[in-house]
Amino acid sequence: MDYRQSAEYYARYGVDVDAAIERVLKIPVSVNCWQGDDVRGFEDPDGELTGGIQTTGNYPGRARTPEQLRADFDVAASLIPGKKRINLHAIYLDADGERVGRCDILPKHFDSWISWAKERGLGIDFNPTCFSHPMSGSGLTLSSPDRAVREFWVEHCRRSRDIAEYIGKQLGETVVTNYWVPDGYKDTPADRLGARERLTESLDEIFSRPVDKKYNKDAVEGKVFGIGAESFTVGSNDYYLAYAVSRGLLWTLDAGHFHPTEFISDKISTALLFMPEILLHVSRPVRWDSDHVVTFDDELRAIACEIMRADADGRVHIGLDFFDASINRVAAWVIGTRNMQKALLYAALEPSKLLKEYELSGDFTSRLALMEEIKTFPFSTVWEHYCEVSGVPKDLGWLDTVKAYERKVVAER
Ligand code: RNT
Ligand code: ZN
Repeated sequence: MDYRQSAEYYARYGVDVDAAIERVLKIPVSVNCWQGDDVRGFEDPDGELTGGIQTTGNYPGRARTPEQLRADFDVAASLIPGKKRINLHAIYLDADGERVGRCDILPKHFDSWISWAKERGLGIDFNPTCFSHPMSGSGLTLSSPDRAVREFWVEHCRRSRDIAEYIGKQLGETVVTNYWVPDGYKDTPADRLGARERLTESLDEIFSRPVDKKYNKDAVEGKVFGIGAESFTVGSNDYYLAYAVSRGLLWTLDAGHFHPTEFISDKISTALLFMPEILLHVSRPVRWDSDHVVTFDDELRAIACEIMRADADGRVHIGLDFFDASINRVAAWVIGTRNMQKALLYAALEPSKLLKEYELSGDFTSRLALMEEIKTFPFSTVWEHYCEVSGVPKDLGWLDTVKAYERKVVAER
């Protein structure tokens, strides 16, 4: 079946394929820079990753400088269809080899990223980095009982927020800044309330400074547990849901941050009813919050369908959050991001009007029957066309480019 025939096939179910493609082409996917170097950053590329998150694997050739990371990203981006953004962490500063502390970072340390992004028409998102640092060694940052530790991280987050606003102004578009702190206890806490009170106080201090929401929007991310913080997470999911709603912030839903039988696809509609915008960290937890490369699985499609069914393309910021050090890192970027794009297209092609009609009339038989049929609709031809109009390879041919780049550049590092 060619593209036209596929379009006719979908049209029988009330789906306008050309319109679906136009729609998806406008949805940005924020690609996490940290897949490119195992979350190390450039403060100290040999430093340890802490905070209860982990990259496993030792695939050779990870990027160790901003130039290398950008070159790698350029290759990946040339193989991924659709609109892309880059999601930076504060540790990805470009300080010309100079050592700059977390509380000394300045907007100028991100100027090279800004001009690079401008040239490519990429948006930027941002994150303070509250881990992999001696001051987070106790496992506590913004909720630490030690005032000096709290103040240190408040200052780092404030600076990060200023940098994000500066980036937004330079690019002339909004940056979404995500706050995640690793704070928790290995063992049963004696004072949960106190820790959460301290976190609240610190966050309120960070967000007390007025910021132009045209250029920066703040999002807060909770989780269940991290390695070394198995018994208690200060910023749990319900904590941040309440905090985001009460402070008018975005809530970040990371696919790996809930109990294994919970899915963020089910939570998007709830969040959309009580807050104007949310941020997603699309990830793939395997047995734990393992941050595997995103695959085209049921949950990924369900996440995309929930966004599209709710017509929430403009309210849900899509960020990716995975880091796999056991495979070619450029390929990991391409696989994960192509899958996100693929899921969005798949969702835009869902005959959702018909499905909703069946549901409302109580015809659950037809709803199930159609949902199952959709799985074998001629999706692949539409996907190929989507890649073609985006000017990227429509098939596995992209892997040749990655392999050639590996031989020529990555393997030589
Ligand atoms: C950690 C959070 C957080 C990080 C990144 C690096 O569990 O998911 O979003 O993965 O900020
Ligand atoms: Zn995350």
